Amino acid sequence: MDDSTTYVPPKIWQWKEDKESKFASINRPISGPTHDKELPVGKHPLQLYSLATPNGVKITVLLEELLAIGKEGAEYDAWLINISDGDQFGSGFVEINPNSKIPAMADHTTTPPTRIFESASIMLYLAEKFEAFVPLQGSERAECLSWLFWQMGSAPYLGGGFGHFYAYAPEKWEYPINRYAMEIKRQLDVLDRELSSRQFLCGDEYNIADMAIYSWYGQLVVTGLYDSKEFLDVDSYTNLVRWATEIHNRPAVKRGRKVNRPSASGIAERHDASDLDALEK
Ligand SMILES: N[C@@H](CCC(=O)N[C@@H](CS)C(=O)NCC(=O)O)C(=O)O
Repeated sequence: MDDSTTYVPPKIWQWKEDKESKFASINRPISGPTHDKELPVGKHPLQLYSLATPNGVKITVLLEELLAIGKEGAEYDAWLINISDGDQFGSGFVEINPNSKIPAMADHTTTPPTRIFESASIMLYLAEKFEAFVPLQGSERAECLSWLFWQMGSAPYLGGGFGHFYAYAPEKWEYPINRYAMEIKRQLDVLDRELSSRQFLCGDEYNIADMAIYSWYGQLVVTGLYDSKEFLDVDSYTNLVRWATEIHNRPAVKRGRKVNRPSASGIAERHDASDLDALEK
């Protein structure tokens, strides 16, 4: 391996703005809004501000699953936050998520509206509010939350680590690709072993832990995030592929994947169930 570098870190790190970078409008070492922009508010109790990345899809999958079991209060408006255009730094968005990342949500059934950010926090809020897709007590709840938080702790290695260096960095450097591929394969093996003895991650019941982990690791093995299916040999994790495929084909999951996806296969915004029905025809 030869990733030799002459870079010597200075005593104090300085920000050198890289206007050439694909992420120039996103990457900044400071938080807070860059511009004034109110968030739109639609007619439903729940207002989602998001994009169909794996973190965004988790929430729309859960909302569609809640609607599919008849929870009418889960009707929602989904507004597009285009992170490549810097929408996450608009003043209204920063008010509901000071961390400037999608997804963020506001529940207008309370006065003032309740803001919720961090995808697992949004999932738990919704699952508890509608008493569905989360065990409400005991060891089943503990298991579900363990896996939900496993996802939150693990996926940054997949997206920010492996995905960044394998697909987005300006060059292919062996050291970080190797380090993160090793970790992701370890994570895939964790899931594969767990799923060898049960249908869903926490047992027989499908819940928010499955939805959260599916959005990252399920989509990785079914559709192949970062064009890395072959490199990571994802087909060898047969229990994981079986579980992921079952979730991938659920009608609500198919609907959820399409929301806040500004392309021919999706809809940029969702304000009514019929927006998705129209796409499915
Ligand atoms: N831990 C956060 C991560 C959210 C996140 O990283 N969102 C990305 C898109 S997947 C984002 O908004 N990036 C925009 C940015 O970094 O400026 C969550 O789970 O909600």
